[in-house]
Formats: sequence, structure tokens, C-alpha cells
Amino acid sequence: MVEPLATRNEVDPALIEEVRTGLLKTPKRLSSRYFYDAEGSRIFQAIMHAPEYYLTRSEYEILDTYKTNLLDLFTPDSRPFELVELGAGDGLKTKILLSFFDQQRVNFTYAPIDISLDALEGLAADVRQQWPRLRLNARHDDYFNALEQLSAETNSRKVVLFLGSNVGNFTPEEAITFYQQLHDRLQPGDLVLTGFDLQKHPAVIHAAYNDRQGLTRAFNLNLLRRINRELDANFDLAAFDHYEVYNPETGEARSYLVSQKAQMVEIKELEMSVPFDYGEIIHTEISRKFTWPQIEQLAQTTGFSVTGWFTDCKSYFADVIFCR
Ligand code: AVJ
Repeated sequence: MVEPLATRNEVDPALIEEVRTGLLKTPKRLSSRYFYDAEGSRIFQAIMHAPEYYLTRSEYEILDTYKTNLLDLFTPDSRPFELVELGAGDGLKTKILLSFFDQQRVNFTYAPIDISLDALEGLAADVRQQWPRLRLNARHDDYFNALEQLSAETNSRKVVLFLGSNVGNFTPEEAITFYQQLHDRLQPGDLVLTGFDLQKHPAVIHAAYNDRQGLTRAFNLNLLRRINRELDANFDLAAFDHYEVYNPETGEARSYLVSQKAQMVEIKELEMSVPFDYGEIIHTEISRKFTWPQIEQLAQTTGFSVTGWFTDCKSYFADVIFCR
């Protein structure tokens, strides 16, 4: 059993706040943090298999190719460690490591943390079934609450996984704050393994967020469906479009929802009427792509040292180890 953070039918108060304030901003904005309801998690799993979405395959290749090197770095001695995964989702890539570590009889606990209860319960059930002897400690929570608790409960060494370019959803300032907070909660010698999507031909990146099956589009629009359901709103999904731009100067892919006509949207739960102009946008996501100097800079600024880096054969993606 995974202990849920709130009752399944309760609306996340943070979503209420996000919608209330975000739709009053100019330009309007809603955070990609709220993409991951049950349906959103399912669509994201389909995106990971889309031919254009290279990120998952690149990282899969890295973890599979370098699992032995990773294990060596994770186990400088024979003490047990806690493999904490932030934003574990369905754990598709992590399972490569779990399988290998289990086979090597590595002494560790797997502690996945996610804000999507559905994804986490699926993962927990899978892990129990496939590796019954593995110690599992799944948490439905915000990254930092969970990490805070874990640090208070166990004094074992921590290896934190932050895979899949989740770090790309942060602004540069948010990324610095995030790694500073990690630094505060970890002990010297603890490790953080981050999956960074690297800058590359802009067309490759653009295609990854404009797949031909329309999965990314459905993923983005699902946010409006979620707001309709949870906040009793009447967004007409056919009257909004998905639009994405990649700016190779900043390394930012940005996703937008575009109003295809002048319209009024009612959000009953918030007693709010939101007007949209023709062509008006809601900014929903930043997926930032990195350069090597930016990654090194991030480690340095936040007090970590880079002790390992691995890339796929195309150099599209990098899994980088920061040591506290
Ligand atoms: C899960 C945040 C890494 O930004 O690439 C996929 C989410 N958005 N397609 C990303 C996403 C559109 C994904 N992350």
C-alpha cells in the first residue's frame, strides 16, 4: 500500500491556487506540475514510446550501458544505501537499475517519491511482483517533504535519482534553489544522479514536443480537461490548440495552449469567469535543454562536485552524478 497524501477525490489546494492566480496573469499561465492526473500520467507514458520523443530511449541506453559503472559509484563501500527517486512516475528506466542491483544482491532500499498516486501505486505493485526481496519505501508526496522525512528517519547513505529531464521543467533560478535544498538535506558523500537533456539540432527537439500522433497535444490539453473535472469549469477542448516553440538561444522548449476564438470560460468552483481573446495563449511548460558548462556551473553554484557523467551514443542526453 502507498499512503495517499490526500483523499483521491479531494482537489489539490495547490491546483486551486494555481488556476486562480495563473489565469489572471498576463500572459496567462498554468504549471506543468498539474499535467499528471491519472489520464495525464497515461498520456505521458505513451509519449515516452513516441518515435520523436528521444529522451526516454537515450536515457534508457545510458542506464543500460553503464549500470555496472553506476553501481561502482553508488557503492564505494559495502554499507547499505537508500535509492531515492524524485518523480519516479512509472519507473520505466529505473527498473534497469533495480533489476541489475537485485541480480547483484546489492544491499539497498528503493524509495520512489511521486505526486501522482496512480503512477506510484502502479510502480509499487510492479516492483513487489518482479523483485519480491527488494526493500521498498514508496511515498506519495512532494519531493522535499518526502526527502525531509527520509533524512529524519534514516541515517543511511542516499543516492538520489532525478531522471528523465524533469530538471528541465525548472527555470534556471528554480534549478539552483532545488539543488541548494538537496544539498541542505543530504550528507557529505551522498550522490545525486540527474538526467539532463542536452542542446542539439533544434529540429530534433522541436519534433519531440510535436509528435505526429498528437500525444503531446493531448497531454497539454488534458490540463484543461482536469480543470473542467476538478474545478467544474467549461473549457471547450476543441477551441484550444497546442503550440510549442524551441529557442536554441536559451535552450528552452515552451508549450502553450492557444485560444482559437474569443471566448469566456467559467470556473464554477472558483466563481471565476475568464475571458480569452482570439489567439491568446496560456503558457504551460518549460522543458529546458542544457550545455555542459551550464551543468558544471549548476553543480558548482550549489556546492556539489561532478563525479561522473555518461551520455548516449548520439550525445543527446546525459546522466550526471553530483557528489555532496
Ligand atoms: C517529464 C518533464 C521531462 O519536459 O520532456 C513531455 C514532459 N512534456 N512532452 C519533458 C513532457 C511534453 C517531460 N518531462
